[in-house]
Amino acid sequence: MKPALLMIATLLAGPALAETHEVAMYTRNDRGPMIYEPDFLRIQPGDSVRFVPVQRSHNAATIDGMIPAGAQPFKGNINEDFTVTLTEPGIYGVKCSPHYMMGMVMLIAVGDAGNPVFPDDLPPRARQRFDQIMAAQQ
Ligand SMILES: [Cu+2]
Repeated sequence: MKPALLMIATLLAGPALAETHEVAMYTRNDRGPMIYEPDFLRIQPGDSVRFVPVQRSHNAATIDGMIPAGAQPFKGNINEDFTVTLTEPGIYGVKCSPHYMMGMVMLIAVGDAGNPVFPDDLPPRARQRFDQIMAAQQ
């Protein structure tokens, strides 16, 4: 086997390399106001998510009660280009701290994630956005 082919075969046989998935944060885009794009990600444990402040005044933070058992909460600063690595399988609910009440939320499903559990005290517009996100996955 030629060395180049051998290298490809070795790569294919090895464990999947961790990926970084980008999420853009918008005040407004063609889908409306206060948008994460995409607003649903399905990733593998060990992958990273990079939140890119394409427009100003946004961040990404975990929602209380919406991370898997054993997972660490995270919170990026406003306007920060912020990357987090997620290792615990399950569903992570993410909010923009200043625009949570306006429904700026998204979901990240890591590995064998199961179904999301929505806390009773979600702001109505956040809950509405989650329902739209889930409906789009059907
Ligand atoms: Cu925001």
